[in-house]
Parts: sequence; C-alpha cells; structure tokens
Amino acid sequence: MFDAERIRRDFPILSTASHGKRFVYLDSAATSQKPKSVIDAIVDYYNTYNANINRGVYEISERATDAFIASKEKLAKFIGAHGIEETIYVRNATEALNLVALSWGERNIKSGDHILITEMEHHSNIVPWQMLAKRKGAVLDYVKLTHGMAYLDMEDLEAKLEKSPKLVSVTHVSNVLGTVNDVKRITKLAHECGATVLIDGAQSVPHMRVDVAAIGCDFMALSGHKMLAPTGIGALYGRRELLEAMEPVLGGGDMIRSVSMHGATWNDLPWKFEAGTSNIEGAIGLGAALDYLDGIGMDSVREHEQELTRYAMDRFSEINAVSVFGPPASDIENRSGVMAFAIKGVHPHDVATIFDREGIAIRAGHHCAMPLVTQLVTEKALSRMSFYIYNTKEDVDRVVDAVGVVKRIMRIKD
Ligand code: C6P
Repeated sequence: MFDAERIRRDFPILSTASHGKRFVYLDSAATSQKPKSVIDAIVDYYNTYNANINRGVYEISERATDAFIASKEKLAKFIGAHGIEETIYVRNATEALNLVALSWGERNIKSGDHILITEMEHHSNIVPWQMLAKRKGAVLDYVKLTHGMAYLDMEDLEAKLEKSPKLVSVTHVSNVLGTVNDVKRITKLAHECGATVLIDGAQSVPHMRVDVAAIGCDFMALSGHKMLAPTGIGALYGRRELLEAMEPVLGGGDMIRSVSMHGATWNDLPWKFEAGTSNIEGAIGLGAALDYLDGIGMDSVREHEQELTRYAMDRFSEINAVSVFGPPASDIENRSGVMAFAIKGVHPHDVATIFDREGIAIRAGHHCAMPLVTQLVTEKALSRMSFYIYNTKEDVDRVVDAVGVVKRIMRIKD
C-alpha cells in the first residue's frame, strides 16, 4: 500500500515546522522537495569522489564519470529512450526547449513556415518560438482550448495541422489546469501532416509513467528539480537521427572530437550538445532521484496523486466560494495533481499569504502561463496547489481549514 506518511519522513524539510505548524508543501509543480537519499548522494560525491568527468584517468575521476553515465542510463530507461545518446543534459526544461529552437529550429524553420503550440503552454514553450518566429519570419499558431478552457480543442488542432506546421510543440500536462493531454494522439496526427513533435514533459515525467517511444515524439523536455533532483539539471530527449543531424549551440570543451586553428569537428552524442564542465552533482542527484521514484513505481505515484486530487475536488465541492480550473472531478483520468483554484472575492496573493500563516506553501500568480491565465480570470492570477508523493489527505484537510480562515479574515460568505 502507498504510504505517504512514511515517504514524507524521507524528506528532511518536511519535518520542519512552518509558522509553528506541521509544514504542508503544496508547490511541487514549481519544484519538488528532495529525499535524504538524493541529498546524501550529492554529499557523498563531494566527500569522496569530487572530480571532473570524461577527462581524468585517476580513480575518482573515473568514478565520477561512471556515476554521470549511470545517471544518463537510468534516465534513458526511465523515459523509454534508446540509450544515453538520446539524453542531452541541460539546466532545466526551459533550456531543453530553447536548445530545440536554437539548433533544430535554426536549421529547419524558414520564412513563412508555421510553428504550432497551444494556449495552455508555459512561457518556456512560447517565448523561444516567438523569438525563432521573429528571427525567421515564421508564423506562430496556437491551438485553442475548449470546454471551459479545460482541454485542447482537438478540432482546432486538426484544422491548424492542415497548414502543415513544421513543428508542433505541446505540453504533456498543463502546469495550471492539470490537464493531461493525449500526446500520443497529437503526435500521430502531427506526424501524419509531416510535423516534428516536441513534448514539454516538465509536469508529466515526475508524476506518471512516460515512455517517449510509446508516445512517438521526436523531442521531450524535462526538469530534474521537479522530480526530486537538485536544481540545475534537466534533459532533452531527442530521437537519435534528429540529434545527429543537428548542430551544437554551445562550443567549447568536451563537445569536440578535434580542434585545429581554423575549425573543429563534433564529438559523438550526447556530448556534442554538452559543452564545458557538466553539472556533475546534479546528474548524480538525478540518478538518486530516479532510483527513489523507481522504488515507488510511477504507476503508484500517479494513483496516489489521483486519489488526492479526487479527495481535494470532493472537499472543495462542499465550498461554494471555491472554484477549481481544469478538467472536472468526473475526469480524473485526464487530470494531474496540479490544481489551480480561486476563492470568490479574494486575490490569490492574499490566499497564498494566509495559507502561509497556516503553514501551507502554495503558489499564486500567473504561473508563467500568462496567455492562459489572463483568459481564465480578470485578476490575471490564480492560487495553485500541486501534489506529490509526500502529500496526504491530512494536507488536503489542512487546505480546507485554511480556506475557512481565508473566508473568515476576508469576510467571504459561501
Ligand atoms: N513551471 C511552475 O511553477 P524550468 O523552470 O525550466 O525547470 O521549467 C519550465 C517549465 C516548462 N514547462 C512547464 C509545463 C512548466 O510547468 C515549467 C515550470 C513551474 O509551474 C515554474 S514557473
């Protein structure tokens, strides 16, 4: 049985108090907390084998190189990639998305070409395409949302695919609505129209079983810090043939095979895209994070979050002043553990501030998805809670109590 209380004890920060109360962390969509095993793996690296990788022939350098490569092997297996050649380590999902824009996009997008994204994207999957479209004179199209702005409008997607976009870039899970998009179907439709497909996996890979081969996508971006690993490590998955045809974006050490006074040739994948000294501690931390998640099992992670989401939606349905965005409770299958909500008559920043006093961390604001949030609410801001493996039903009960406190302080009647 899934034991979130036991898991919670693996996370040192969760045994600290906040404003004198049991700390309830509900902002894992922004960044997750880290278990002791991840923290220990990083400390062990610095204490016992800190050295640069792919360079030294001495013992600790070889050990560090092995640990770095083992991390990539674990990630490749975790997401269903063919091997480490298809896992490019970067700083975060943002950098992974930009890498596709700067390398693949630079070569493949021409004046007048269409790039198709959606209205539920995070800024990281909007701005790089705006910049590329501007540089190239390309057209940036958006798939509209439907059913109270909870789902992608698949008819609109199909209509826009008729313009034969060169690239379709879609988030797997919305960081605001919690909508889980049918990326397998989107990929199939997009491929039938000749598009290359990039999936933003920042909010899916940490929370459910994701298999890039089963989805069939060409690229996927992810961030380690949202899946128990430290900040500063993320990855771009890319199909080998595509990565091989792409030019590196950064030049420097490690990404070359040879350098002369007048030119250079590139190293093999994945190193061609990893110029300079890598984030070694980050990679080692990510390896430990993947071990931890594997130990639980991603299907169990997903089930647990769905149960919490169902419970939270149920409890929120008892409070008239609260409205929840995204797919309804009857469609938990297509919802993640991200839940944006509004309390009638109260600004989300006031909600988050009062929650904080109650020992509960949530996020409030535009969630780096302004084109979406400005359409959802006139305040241009929402409160958001997001679940992970260490959250419990007791946390949800605390949220419901905190909503009561908000209503009392702000004099809101149900
Ligand atoms: N969303 C949130 O609170 P980075 O910052 O590069 O690790 O991740 C960017 C990113 C890309 N796509 C999606 C769908 C995301 O949710 C995020 C990060 C955080 O919602 C921080 S803004």
